[in-house]
Amino acid sequence: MTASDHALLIIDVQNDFCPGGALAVAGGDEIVPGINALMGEFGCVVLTQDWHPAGHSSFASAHSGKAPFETYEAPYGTQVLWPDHCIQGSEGAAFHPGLDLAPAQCIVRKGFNPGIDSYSAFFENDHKTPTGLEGYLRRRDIAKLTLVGLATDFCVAYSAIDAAKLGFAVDVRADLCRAIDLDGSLAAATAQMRDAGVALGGA
Ligand code: VGL
Ligand code: ZN
Repeated sequence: MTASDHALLIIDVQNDFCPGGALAVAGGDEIVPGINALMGEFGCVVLTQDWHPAGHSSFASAHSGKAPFETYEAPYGTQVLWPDHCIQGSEGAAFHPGLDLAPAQCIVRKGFNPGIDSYSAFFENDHKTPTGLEGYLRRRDIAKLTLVGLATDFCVAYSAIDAAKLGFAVDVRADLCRAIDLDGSLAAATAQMRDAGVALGGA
């Protein structure tokens, strides 16, 4: 079952994206036991961690007159504005306490540049600045990726689409993801993942 060229990429299973958190995703905590059970099937396990400095440009609180879930025109394109979340070193930025961290071989932090958000595990939202994950996976001879985590329609979808564009074979286990679903964002992200050649399984 374990293939050495197949990695499990676990996106942002952090307190702030779980019920009670600053940017809670409905049912975000429900996926933790299933993700823990899956880790043993992969020779490579990678976690991502949303990791913003206080006052990050993706926070509505950093833009006068803006409320969470409105947008602003960033230099790199339209950016959704979020409640303050996943602030570096905070309890909200910590992984869900039930997530098994021991099998994780690499933890990629993203969103630490004050002026750019980073949904994808591979590139910041300018679609240019790399996180370094591509190099890590290539040096480990990884060809296939299975994605799980939060949120389906933002960080999971952006990561899956970038991975497919980079030439990895990608599948998303939809049963081990949960969505924010802002103004139809889940349907749009699902269509974009399909168009990019991402396999959607586990539904
Ligand atoms: C995410 C919004 C802002 C995510 C992160 O993990 O999907 N969404 N930051
Ligand atoms: Zn964020």
